[in-house]
Amino acid sequence: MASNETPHSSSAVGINFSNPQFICSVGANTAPEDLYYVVFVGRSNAGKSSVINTLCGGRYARVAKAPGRTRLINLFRLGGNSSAATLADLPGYGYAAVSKQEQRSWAPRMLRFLQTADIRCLAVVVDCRRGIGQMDMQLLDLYAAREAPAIIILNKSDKLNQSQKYAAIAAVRDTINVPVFLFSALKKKGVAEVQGYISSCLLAAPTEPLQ
Ligand SMILES: Nc1nc2c(ncn2[C@@H]2O[C@H](COP(=O)(O)OP(=O)(O)OP(=O)(O)O)[C@@H](O)[C@H]2O)c(=O)[nH]1
Ligand SMILES: [Mg+2]
Repeated sequence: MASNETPHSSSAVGINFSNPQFICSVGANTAPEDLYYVVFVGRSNAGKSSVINTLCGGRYARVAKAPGRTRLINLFRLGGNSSAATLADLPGYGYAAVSKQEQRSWAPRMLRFLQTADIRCLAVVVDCRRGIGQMDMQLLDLYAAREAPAIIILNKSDKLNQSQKYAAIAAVRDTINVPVFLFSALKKKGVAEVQGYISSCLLAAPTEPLQ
């Protein structure tokens, strides 16, 4: 279920999401320049890596029960060697058990990536039971300056009944004007809709990077 202005229907999927190629893990470096990105951000344990795996139909990004699994930015190239379209799986924020030093280093490392990467879509993955958080909002605010597309993926929708799903979408719409998709990485719900939207972003003309 998608909310506002989905530019293409799911039948218009133009990017091949299957069999992405793992390129590299990025630590403190800037984003590789010759690629462009769909960047998956969100609270630790929201399901970013699982969403990527479900979109791609396999086990590519590492998933764990314990939060804080993804520590580096992992890059997955879509559509074969000649393509520059890349999914970036970022470490989650808000996980208290990682060391203080690591928590402190998160923001500058991630911000450097977000500010240097040619991002065609920022996908904020949210656990639909928790709703959108302060850090999600801060990232969306920061990113809004780029005037490039952002989406909110309300993941783990398998945990909600129908009325709770509507309430979760309504809560996001009351907070921010960004397309929102109900998704379940576990039950493979919302896959075609998110693929369709991301495809349209990847196929659109690039926007100006942040200065
Ligand atoms: N019920 C349910 N569980 C899910 C879903 N997506 C992910 N999970 C579970 O949530 C936990 C965290 O998933 P990850 O994909 O590792 O989450 P992440 O956001 O990448 O976590 P970090 O890398 O630690 O930031 C795992 O136990 C997943 O199996 C979903 O759609 N439904
Ligand atoms: Mg992860």
